[in-house]
Amino acid sequence: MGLTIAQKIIKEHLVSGEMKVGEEIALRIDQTLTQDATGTMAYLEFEAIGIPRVRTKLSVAYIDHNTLQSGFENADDHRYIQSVAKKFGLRFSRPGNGICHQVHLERFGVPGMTLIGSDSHTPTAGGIGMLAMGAGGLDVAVAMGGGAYYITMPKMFKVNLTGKLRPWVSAKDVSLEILRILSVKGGVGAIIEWGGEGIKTLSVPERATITNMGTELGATTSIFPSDEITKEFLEAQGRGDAYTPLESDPDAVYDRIIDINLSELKPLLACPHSPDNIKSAEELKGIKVDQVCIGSCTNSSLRDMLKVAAMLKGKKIDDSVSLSVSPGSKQVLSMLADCGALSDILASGARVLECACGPCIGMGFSPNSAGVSLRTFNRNFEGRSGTKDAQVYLVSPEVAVASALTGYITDPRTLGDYIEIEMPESFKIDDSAVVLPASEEEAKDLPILRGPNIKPFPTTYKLENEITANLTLKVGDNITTDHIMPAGAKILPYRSNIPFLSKFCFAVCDESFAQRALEAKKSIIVGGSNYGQGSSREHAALVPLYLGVKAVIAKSFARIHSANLINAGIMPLTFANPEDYEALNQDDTLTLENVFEGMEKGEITLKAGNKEYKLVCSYTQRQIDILKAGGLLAYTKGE
Ligand code: MIC
Ligand code: SF4
Repeated sequence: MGLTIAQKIIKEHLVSGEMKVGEEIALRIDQTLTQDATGTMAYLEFEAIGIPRVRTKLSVAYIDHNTLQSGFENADDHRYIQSVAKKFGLRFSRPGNGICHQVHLERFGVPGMTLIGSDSHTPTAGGIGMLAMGAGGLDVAVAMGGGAYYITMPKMFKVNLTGKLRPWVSAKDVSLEILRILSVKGGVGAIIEWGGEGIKTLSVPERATITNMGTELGATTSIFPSDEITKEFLEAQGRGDAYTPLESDPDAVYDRIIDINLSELKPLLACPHSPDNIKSAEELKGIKVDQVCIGSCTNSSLRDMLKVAAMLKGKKIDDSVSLSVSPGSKQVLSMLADCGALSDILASGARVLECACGPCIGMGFSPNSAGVSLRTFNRNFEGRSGTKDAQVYLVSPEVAVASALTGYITDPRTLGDYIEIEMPESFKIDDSAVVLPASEEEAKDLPILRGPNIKPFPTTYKLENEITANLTLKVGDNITTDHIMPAGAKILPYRSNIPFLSKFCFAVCDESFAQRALEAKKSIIVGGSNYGQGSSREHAALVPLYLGVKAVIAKSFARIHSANLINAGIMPLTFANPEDYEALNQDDTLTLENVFEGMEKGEITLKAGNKEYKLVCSYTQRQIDILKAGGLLAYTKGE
């Protein structure tokens, strides 16, 4: 039987386990990346593991999320990460060098290799045929130390593309279309391979837009073949030697095949507050727009920016609209400046922001009260923009510019003739904002620079065989890690200070939760399906750990969050009978009985009052040992 692209890479990197869907497999990891919002914690964990030098082929520490440095906290974190990178053998991408995924694609990604990153959009590198996955910081720390990365062997989905995108329709619309088809849960447990004749019409940055947003499907990752188009891109980046061709076997078997005809797609938008709430620009036209943001790791490539500049050239944005443009990397910004496109953007009335995540993670540029904001980003969860009642729509750069020009949601096809852009033959190579590590010899004497906001890893507890705890919070379906541990300019500077962060845990759903959990000392949370979707932030597990959460019982879990819970020593459990969700109420006292035996059997009894419910889990022996030890850190250190 032939193999899919992902199966080929998995086979080559398999450390243990069988490549059978649903089985746990361990993979050798070639490259890792971190960003600063998850990086500080990941490096504290790496330090705690106690390995003096990274053992990967390449590890990069990016600074792109907390670049405001509005107080000493972020600056201290950045200085800490830089000192750690120098000492432990990582490259350090300075603030201003760009968004981790964009820079990694341009400068470091290699087809056929494995990459894990402490950021859920790491699959962006699937655009050049890497097997790239988002992971919790602790998993990345272990991989940096040469340890394997454990996942459940995914199903294989294939999306066959035919046809060619019509004028004003773009890769973002392909992402939104697949979200319409599959929903935010539709990719859970699967790797999505993109193929078919249609992919020959898509450049690497367009492919990367698609693999980037595969994260919103809940997929383990998304991947394109590595072909002539990949080769051209790598050559244009001066990295032709990184190229290897990679395709699936003709007789590869897929669990699901989806066909999309590119020629039939229209400009689409994801409406508030979920990336799969899709409508067409035609349907939504006429809605008044207050703000438009262009950028993020989804749509900030040179190609996207040149298109934006060409559409804005010689025009003025509507007086009532505020427009921001954040190029994805220093390479993009500098090339825009050199060719004059930056002036076209500025002359239109746009604000050019730093090459960073910026508004995407609520780092400034929050919309006005109840404001309508169109964003070329990948997430429109409630409150993520920093304005609780904002209405955020996810759009392509084309819809973004068309709407900024008119002040209303506008179908770009009504703008007239399509503007073709020409891509330069080669990119401008300047890696001067990437600081190289010290040699092993020099590294020995180098200090690690810490600041007062960097607090220790929370205390972990060995698992108890019987757990009695309060049901301190009951939430519904599709709870995101942005609900569990919000981000934004006010809170993000405290990513290395779990006690401070804990005050904001679940604040979007219930501001009194944190206090209640602290008072209860031991808590259990009950959730609906797809609990923990979205960001990879392990803080959404570490903060509950700090607050005394012992287990989360849900109808189903998102992959990275479930792994983060186990890594933190918190049990993710699912209802054997999803209707039992209805029977449990906030403030109930719950008892989990015979936990150790139950974990082995895959079935645990929950008592609430005089009623009993059946919960299920399918932990591997390794996961049971991690949970018993009180989390991955204690397990790795053999405590
Ligand atoms: C996000 O887009 O939500 C983030 C911020 O990049 C996160 C990481 C984080 O919370 O630090 C992600 O996607 O994993
Ligand atoms: Fe940054 Fe937004 Fe991409 Fe997350 S989704 S890495 S916040 S640009």
